[in-house]
Amino acid sequence: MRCRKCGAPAVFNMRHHKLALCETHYPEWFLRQTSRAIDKYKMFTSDERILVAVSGGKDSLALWDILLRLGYHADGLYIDLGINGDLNYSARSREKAMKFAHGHPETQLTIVDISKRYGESIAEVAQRKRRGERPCSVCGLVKRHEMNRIALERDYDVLATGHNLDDEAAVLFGNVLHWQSGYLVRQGPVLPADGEGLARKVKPFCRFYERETAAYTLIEGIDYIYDECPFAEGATSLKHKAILTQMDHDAPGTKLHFYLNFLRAKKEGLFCEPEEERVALHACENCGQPTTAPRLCAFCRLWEMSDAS
Ligand code: Q46
Ligand code: ZN
Ligand code: ZN
Repeated sequence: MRCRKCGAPAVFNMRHHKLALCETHYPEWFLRQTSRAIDKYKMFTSDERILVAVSGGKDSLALWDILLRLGYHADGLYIDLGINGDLNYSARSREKAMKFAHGHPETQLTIVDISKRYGESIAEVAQRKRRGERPCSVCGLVKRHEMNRIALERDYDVLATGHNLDDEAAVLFGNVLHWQSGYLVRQGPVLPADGEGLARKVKPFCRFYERETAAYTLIEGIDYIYDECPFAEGATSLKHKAILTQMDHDAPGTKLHFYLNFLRAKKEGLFCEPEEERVALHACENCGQPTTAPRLCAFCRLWEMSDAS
């Protein structure tokens, strides 16, 4: 197979785009597509400060790399969840994030260590509060709170995450299966700041297949952690991903059209939140972040009964 641009041997073939590219033209295409997505969905401008949530995995490190290449002011945030065990997952993924930051002296990496700051790791707090349950809901809550906290404390305009098309299509699939209209309203490439104390959230990779970000990191030699978090095993979202991947294999582009047609439907007025149904938010008494709960936000309630301050 030959590169569509220059005729050199292709290193990557995208059946859904009917496009094969060589190792020079693939990264160029990837960079251009990211830039287009940023502009198309009006994610941020060149004078805004971006905080990239980095997990040490391929998507978030590729995103950080691309934003720097595109000339944006992008710094990283690594949240150490204290998930270690046999894989030593947090320690190893933290190393990958630090290694990337060392190779890019023009950027900064902020590290938040959850155990040190709040006195318990994600697994410990999940065990105390939601015994027997997977720690992922607690983990998601902690990550959202901490990302928002750092973005606001350090004056970042926007928070960028490395979610790719496989992630977004799987979330959409789950939301549609259960007709979770509230989640469908909020799903999209940009989640506006919508009020005091919340940072705008963007997903510049939402139109890239996971294998496309993997190919970019491979070609560019970005070192990342291959292993998934040990708690991901058996997650429903992974099962949804596998179903969609099978469908895409049989009919290339299925995932992309599923997601893009959802975005089009939203633009045409489906899944929009009526103004009068917006729930009023107020500041949490402890941390100040917006919440619908009467006194403390869900994050602060997590630590209420522990020794953490
Ligand atoms: S890190 Fe956290 Fe994920 Fe691990 S505990 Fe679950 S949510 S699986 S993205
Ligand atoms: Zn080429
Ligand atoms: Zn709070």
